[in-house]
Amino acid sequence: MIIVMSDSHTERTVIEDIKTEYLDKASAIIHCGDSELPVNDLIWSGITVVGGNCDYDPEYKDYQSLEVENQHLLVTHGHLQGLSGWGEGRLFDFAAEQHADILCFGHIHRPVCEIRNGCLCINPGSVAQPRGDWKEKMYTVIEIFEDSVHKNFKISYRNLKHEPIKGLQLELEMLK
Ligand SMILES: [Mn+2]
Repeated sequence: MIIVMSDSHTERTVIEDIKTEYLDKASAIIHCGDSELPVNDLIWSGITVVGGNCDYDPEYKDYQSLEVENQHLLVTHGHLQGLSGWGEGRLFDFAAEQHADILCFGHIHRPVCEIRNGCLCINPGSVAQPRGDWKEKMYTVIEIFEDSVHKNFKISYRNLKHEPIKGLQLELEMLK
C-alpha cells in the first residue's frame, strides 16, 4: 500500500493525521509538494517529499525516485515540467525518460488517475485546497497486485476521515 498526498499549503495537522493512520501499514508515504513547511520539519521523517512552487526552502528536492513494491516510483510537483491548469506540459515525457512505473504529481489540486505508456499517473488532489469538479479534500491509497502477466492497481481516493470517496474508487489493469 502506497499513500500519496499533496498540496497541504501550511496545513500541517492533516499530514500528521495521514501519517499516523498509515505509518505501520504503508510501504511508502508520499507528499507531492506545496506543504509550505521547512524541509527539516520532523513531520517528514517517514515521508518522501518534494518541493512545489510555493515551497521556499531551497533544500527541497525537485523530484525523487524510489523503488517500492517492485515499482519505480517518481515523485514531482509538476510545475517544473510545465504542468498547469491549462495543460500537462512535458510531465508525461519526463515520467517516460525516468522510466517510471508510477508517477505521483501535484500542483493542479485535482484528482488524476490514468495509465499512460505503461505508467500509472496519479494526482492525489489536495488535502487542503481542492479545485475543480471534486470539492472534497482528499488523498490517495494505491494497492498493487501483480502476477507474471498483469499488473493491477486498486486506487482509492479518501477524505480526511480516511473514508473512500464515492465515485473515486478505481481499478486499473495493464499487461506487464
Ligand atoms: Mn499548490
